[in-house]
Amino acid sequence: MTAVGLVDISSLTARCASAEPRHDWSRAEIDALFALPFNDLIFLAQQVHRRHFAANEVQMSTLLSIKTGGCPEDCAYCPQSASFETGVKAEKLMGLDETLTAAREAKAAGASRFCMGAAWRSPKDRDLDKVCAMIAEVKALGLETCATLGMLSPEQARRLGEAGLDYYNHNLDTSPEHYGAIITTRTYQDRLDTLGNVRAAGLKVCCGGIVGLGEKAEDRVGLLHSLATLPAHPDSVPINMLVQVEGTPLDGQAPLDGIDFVRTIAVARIVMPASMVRLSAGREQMSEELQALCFLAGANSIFLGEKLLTTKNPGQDRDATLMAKLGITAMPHTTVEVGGSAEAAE
Ligand code: SAM
Ligand code: DTB
Ligand code: SF4
Repeated sequence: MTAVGLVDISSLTARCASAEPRHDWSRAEIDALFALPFNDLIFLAQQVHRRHFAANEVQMSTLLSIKTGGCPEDCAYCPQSASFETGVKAEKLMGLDETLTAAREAKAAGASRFCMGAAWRSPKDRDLDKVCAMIAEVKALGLETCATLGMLSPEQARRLGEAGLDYYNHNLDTSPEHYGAIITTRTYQDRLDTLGNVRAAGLKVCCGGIVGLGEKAEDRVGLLHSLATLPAHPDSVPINMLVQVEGTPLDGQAPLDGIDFVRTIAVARIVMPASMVRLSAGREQMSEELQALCFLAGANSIFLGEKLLTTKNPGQDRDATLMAKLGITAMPHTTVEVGGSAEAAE
């Protein structure tokens, strides 16, 4: 028996390659997946990926900061926190017309998903009215909608759903143990409560994390364990690589090793097999080869465009070149919904 700790690797990999999504992952099992020889890990992640998704499709998403800067939270990675001097100015909520112009441009550039982000602790009711109007009109353009606006009450989540919101993004960010070293203004439980409110409102949950924060390997295990043992797997799991921004407490952090990043993507794919795994922040700093490994490991969504919320992203030309080299095509909007079915890969 090949075993890491108490886990029998052969039976674990056999179960991963054939079983239905599981919600009873132990930390030891997730740790054992991380510890697999790289080739075995990637092979397993590919098998799982191909059972649920078309092998060579990636969803093209876009991101718009509808309310930038001045955030009262103190997330140590974030250039938008009012606690740090980063040069990001606090702005007002964007108007409907400007938002719709950006959404039309995103669609014309080939995006099927439009995510709107606001640097709030939680939305005020009068702001929520305006965001609901944006969501309804973006959705009417035929785009999948996602929003990330901070903590939500049950009623706010319900209103967003009524407006036509498909997904709500709210990340756990890191393990419960490391969380307090990164954010002090809202708790892990606050985040779990918002996720519960989002789920109860019938919205799809987009929940992932950020790595390269100076966390230990066991914190990446803890993050994926927290995500994979939620009452339901998040429909979508963004994995962000820290983008270091001058003025934030995490600037100057030793960058996470690229292979460890790919392992994080692969384990996310294996433990949440039917979820979209989104290669989110950090691509600007990644080589083409590293991004290719992320797709091989099961990542199947990227953000298009020159900018994320406030930081740089590879522009359209570089991404078009990379996708052509890899033979990756944009996931059609209609199949974006079918991650749970094996037919998507056939
Ligand atoms: N303000 C909202 C909230 O945090 O609930 C939503 C926007 S926030 C920018 C969404 C996520 O972006 C964070 O949870 C974090 O994972 C990621 N993020 C923020 N700053 C980042 C950075 N510098 N590098 C990588 N990811 C980052
Ligand atoms: C997520 O997990 N990553 C995106 C999206 N959700 C909103 C945001 C990345 C932000 C990167 C830092 C910035 O550009 O300000
Ligand atoms: Fe605010 Fe979100 Fe940035 Fe945290 S990550 S400081 S909540 S904008």
